[in-house]
Amino acid sequence: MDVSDRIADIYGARTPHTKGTVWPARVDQFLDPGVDEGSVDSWVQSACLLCSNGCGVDIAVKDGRMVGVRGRATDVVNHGRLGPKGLYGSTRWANSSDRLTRPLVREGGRLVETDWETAMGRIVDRSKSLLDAKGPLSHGFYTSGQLFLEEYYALAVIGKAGIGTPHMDGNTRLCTATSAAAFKESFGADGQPGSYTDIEHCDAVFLYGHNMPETQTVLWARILDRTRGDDPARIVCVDPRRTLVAMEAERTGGVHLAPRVGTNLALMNGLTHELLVNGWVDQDWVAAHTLGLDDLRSTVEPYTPEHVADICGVDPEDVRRAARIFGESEAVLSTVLQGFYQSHQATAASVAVHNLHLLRGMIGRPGAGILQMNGQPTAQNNRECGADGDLPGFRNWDNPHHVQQLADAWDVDVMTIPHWAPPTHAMQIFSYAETGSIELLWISATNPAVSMPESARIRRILEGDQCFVVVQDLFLTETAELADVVLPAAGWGEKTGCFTNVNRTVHLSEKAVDPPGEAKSDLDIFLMYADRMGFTNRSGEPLLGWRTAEEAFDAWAAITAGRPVDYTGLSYDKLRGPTGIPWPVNKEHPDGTDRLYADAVFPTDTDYCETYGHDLITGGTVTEQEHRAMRPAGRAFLKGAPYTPPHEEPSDDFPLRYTTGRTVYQFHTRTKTGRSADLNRAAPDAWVEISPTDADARGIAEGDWVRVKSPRGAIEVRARVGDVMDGAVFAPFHYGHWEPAAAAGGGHDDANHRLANELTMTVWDPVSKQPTFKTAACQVTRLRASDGPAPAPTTGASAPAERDLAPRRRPRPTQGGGPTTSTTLTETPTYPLDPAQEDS
Ligand SMILES: Nc1nc2c(c(=O)[nH]1)N[C@H]1C(S)=C(S)[C@@H](COP(=O)(O)OP(=O)(O)OC[C@H]3O[C@@H](n4cnc5c(=O)[nH]c(N)nc54)[C@H](O)[C@@H]3O)O[C@H]1N2
Ligand SMILES: Nc1nc2c(c(=O)[nH]1)N[C@H]1C(S)=C(S)[C@@H](COP(=O)(O)OP(=O)(O)OC[C@H]3O[C@@H](n4cnc5c(=O)[nH]c(N)nc54)[C@H](O)[C@@H]3O)O[C@H]1N2
Ligand code: SF4
Ligand SMILES: [Mo]
Repeated sequence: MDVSDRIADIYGARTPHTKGTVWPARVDQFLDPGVDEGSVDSWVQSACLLCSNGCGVDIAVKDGRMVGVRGRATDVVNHGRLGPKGLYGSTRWANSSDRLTRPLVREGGRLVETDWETAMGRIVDRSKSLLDAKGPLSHGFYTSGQLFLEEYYALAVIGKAGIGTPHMDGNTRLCTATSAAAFKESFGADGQPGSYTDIEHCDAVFLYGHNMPETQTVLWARILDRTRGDDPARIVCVDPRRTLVAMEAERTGGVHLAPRVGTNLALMNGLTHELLVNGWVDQDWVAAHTLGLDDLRSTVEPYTPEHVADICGVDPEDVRRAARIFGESEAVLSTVLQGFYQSHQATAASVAVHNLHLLRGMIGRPGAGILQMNGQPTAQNNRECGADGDLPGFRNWDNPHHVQQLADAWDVDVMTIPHWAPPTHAMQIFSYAETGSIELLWISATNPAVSMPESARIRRILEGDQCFVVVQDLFLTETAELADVVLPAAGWGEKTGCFTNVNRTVHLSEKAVDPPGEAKSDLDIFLMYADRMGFTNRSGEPLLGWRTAEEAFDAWAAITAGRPVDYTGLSYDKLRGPTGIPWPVNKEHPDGTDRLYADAVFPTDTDYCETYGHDLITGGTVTEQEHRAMRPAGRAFLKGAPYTPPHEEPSDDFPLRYTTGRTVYQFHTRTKTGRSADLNRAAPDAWVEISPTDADARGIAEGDWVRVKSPRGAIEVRARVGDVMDGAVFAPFHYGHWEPAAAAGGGHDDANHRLANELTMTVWDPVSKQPTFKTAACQVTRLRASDGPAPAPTTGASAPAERDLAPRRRPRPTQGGGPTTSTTLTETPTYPLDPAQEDS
């Protein structure tokens, strides 16, 4: 058993192994100081809710409180491992003294405590009078990627069949809308083709705009165990920063491509060009299983490596080397995340990753995987259930038969279900709330005052009188402070429900402890609203007939029959087994499905698909007739688009490119990680990363206070002189005005001087409608010296550049996590769907 500080040692010790063998199991555990294993009362089955990886976990309970976590060795996702957020961040927020324990309502401008009767009464009164006076379009719902499946499904039924509004979306729009959109464009429906077991079988991993070492640490540990073992996989990194991915690319003989922020599509077109020119194409497979090769060929024709080098600022030889690795490997695993989804031409660039795989017939077999990643733990369920505006079960809003199936299942008039136009995306919902056409906006489990672009505008919308705002959260967040009604929610471990990770693996998370005070589960809150509103079906029965999470789950599973996202073979009982289970789970696949499209049949049939598709440049929709005329019949689409420059290019006034993202130790707006002393200490305050050349040109040294300004706003933070490419500036977006001291009774700092989204733009991708958090123009000026280095971690991509620093500016190595234990198992448990296990 090892004991280690998992703040300093993010991944724990290596367990290297050979290609094609099972990833060894190791059980990671953390218990609160003073709690020893013998005194734990019970361990309760769950999965980690702090990123899309969905690691299987047991929650330690003592005296009615959550006091720690232990990885589940038998779970296919993590084989027992947990990362720093999972270990130190899973439970500590729950016991924080500033939890919301009673509803709040606004009285005379102030939020005051009240009872549920009063708070829900206000919402229902407002809702009913708006429905009478203005109809369903007066209502908007903005939800999350962090609720449970059952909760999204309840909300979707309320929105679509109870009220009948198309104005429902999740923060998943900011997060993985492009993942879903890219799947739909290429394969006809959402659904992750790949499997984590592809890591054990691939020859190379391409990571596109994905800082996996900081954002899915356990998945990165799994990759490191391949790159450090026999017959290692090579790494190719596409990121303007020298992340740990970039370093591993250098170490494994792969390539680090650092494109100028916002130029991904040009690079992808270059890689596609090289595959075609060098004949790295599986002609027979492409002819049998795809459509669109000729158009793609002519689209990418101009993108020679030299042309790409001009646009992206990369070495043309590096483009050739990366393409060769893709072209000559037997099996490549690709992962894509926010450096693509939140950057310019998001959907087109993400679809281009599919094109590379399709050209080589690299899909549906071990090692040849695509992971269009998710970020949030339950983003997948939001997309499946339709709380993002889509129709539940990956149904096509533009296909009357699909809408009718739902009307039949819910026993409602088909005309109640909005399907006359595409669902309203989050950015548009906020515009409607801005102009007052949405007059009731209900926000659950998200903190848009910090996380949406152009935050000064978002604050104005939330605090204005034109819209009545309901916020449902664990804490009085920056958003909740601006609400008219605040509802206290129960969180993870305090309620039961399911969620599905990025590779379709469904976990059950059981209730471990009671929520504090009068806090209720989000499911109970939504059901309470539905009851009070008196939503009924055509037979006069309650529209949402279920009372428990399990009943909601069974109702959900029933409506997935015959759809790609088939849950019909799943039940709570089945999910109480040793491991999470990847959908589809049905009679043909009772143990779940490790990877999709093994038969190269894609859900593109006109009557079956989730969308007829879009023009990747304009977002214009393909009609049913046009789609039918192409006779896709199970073939995948190769779709290309030319590169166009980002919306806001550097200028004399704003000469640098501004991009934003994450650090390993904080999760989003820090409502959970900021309340874990171990994690918060490692990244306590905001900073901005700038390259040594750009810093020197402005007289900026490590730790100096700087002002970063864009046409929309400015922040004042300390500078980390780091390994970001010249011309680019990187800011973490975690820091709103909430301070952890507030948890101990301290006040909020009302200034927004460190909020990265003060600078970002209100623009979005034409197809996925995902806002562009990763490109804007900015200027950086030095304000004054500070008394020390920037408050940025020294681990990962935020590490300082190697240069001589005065002692007072030298960052101290990031460390100091409470002791965790790790036990490597000598006998590896059985993972039913792992192909390596079948071979051995
Ligand atoms: N520790 C931690 N882990 C998390 C989260 C968290 O908040 N903290 N959040 C979770 C969620 S919801 C999400 S969505 C994921 C996000 O996970 P990631 O996408 O891995 O994280 P980001 O830091 O947003 O962005 C990834 C990288 O994109 C690069 N990038 C910026 N602009 C461009 C560009 O134009 N082109 C390219 N190629 N790259 C660019 C950045 O340098 C950055 O390293 O993380 C999940 N995991
Ligand atoms: N500039 C910039 N902005 C970004 C990004 C970026 O890279 N750059 N990334 C974007 C991405 S990918 C994402 S995912 C978003 C994340 O942005 P947000 O969704 O705003 O971030 P969180 O802090 O996770 O907010 C979740 C909220 O839900 C609450 N909560 C947690 N569990 C529960 C529950 O069970 N019930 C209820 N009712 N509440 C709960 C938490 O307390 C918290 O307030 O930020 C986006 N914004
Ligand atoms: S990788 Fe993600 S799911 Fe796994 S422990 Fe870390 S935060 Fe939790
Ligand atoms: Mo996200």
